Amino acid sequence: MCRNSLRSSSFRRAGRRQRGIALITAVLITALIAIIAVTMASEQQLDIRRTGNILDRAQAWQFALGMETIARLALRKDAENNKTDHRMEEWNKPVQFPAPDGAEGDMIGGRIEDLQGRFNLNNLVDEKGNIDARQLQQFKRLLTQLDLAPGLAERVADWIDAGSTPHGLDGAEDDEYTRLDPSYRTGNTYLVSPSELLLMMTKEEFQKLAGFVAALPRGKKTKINVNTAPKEVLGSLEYLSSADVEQLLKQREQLEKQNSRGFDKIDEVLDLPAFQALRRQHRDFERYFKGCCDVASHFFLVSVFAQFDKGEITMRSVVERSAPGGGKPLRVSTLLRTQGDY
Ligand SMILES: [Ca+2]
Ligand SMILES: [Ca+2]
Repeated sequence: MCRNSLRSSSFRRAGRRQRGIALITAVLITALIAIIAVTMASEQQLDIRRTGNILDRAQAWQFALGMETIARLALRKDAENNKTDHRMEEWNKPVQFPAPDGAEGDMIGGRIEDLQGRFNLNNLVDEKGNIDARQLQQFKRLLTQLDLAPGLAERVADWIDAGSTPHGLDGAEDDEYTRLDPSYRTGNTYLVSPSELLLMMTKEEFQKLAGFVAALPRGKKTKINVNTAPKEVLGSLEYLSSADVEQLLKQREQLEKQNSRGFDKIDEVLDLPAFQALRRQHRDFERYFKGCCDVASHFFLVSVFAQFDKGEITMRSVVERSAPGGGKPLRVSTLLRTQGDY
């Protein structure tokens, strides 16, 4: 009797222990399922967020491309209406408007700048790969006006020219760059973007210079548009004193304010008293000036900013507008498209 009672009490204890283990297992499984469910839900939230960001950026990118197309159309329309380019024209006015179907604050903006108002770095070297001495001197004058070392001109010309012998005292070729860490070689060809200058100069020097230079396509010696070029670029031209540049700028401002136009012909500049004096003083001045200056442009920089919710795009496109002629129609095409800083 006593033995039976002991046996049944030990069975009851074993039963309670098993129920306890089953309960703990059930609690653990429930906790595990809860953890998995929470993880899945948070990963799903991240996926939704990530997909949303991708969609917003894709939308902003499409807006930016749309804005670039609008800019190209504006340049086409301008060329159909007139043969000169100046700062009072429609294309020179920045635009900004709310993004279609966007939230408050979503917007698209853009502006067009004349790249022929800048010094074309690729003019430094001729089609045979040799440095153009006159262009090199002009670039040195531009650097001086910007309080930069004129010797930088030789570094840039060496980077572009076909040869591998440093030019002048300040030139630099592979020998200098391959000793750096990390090392690299010179391009020995035309620049695609002015940002390549960062391989030849400091960031501070580049930032001072960037707004005054362009790298326009190879084989196309470009002229400076006197209607859009800033004082520093005009001041880099041979023979011109600061007083000559001032007279040109004064007349340009007067034409813009009073007639809403720029110079219609390069002869209009050459007829200014200061320029008539230069023609008398230097026999080749007229030929030189007409050879490197113009009143129309073919290359433009289109800068676009688009924001759509979390998506933001800053895009810059180099656009070429080729004049109709020789059976070819007027063409406005994008040569280079970059994101971020120019
Ligand atoms: Ca025009
Ligand atoms: Ca070289």
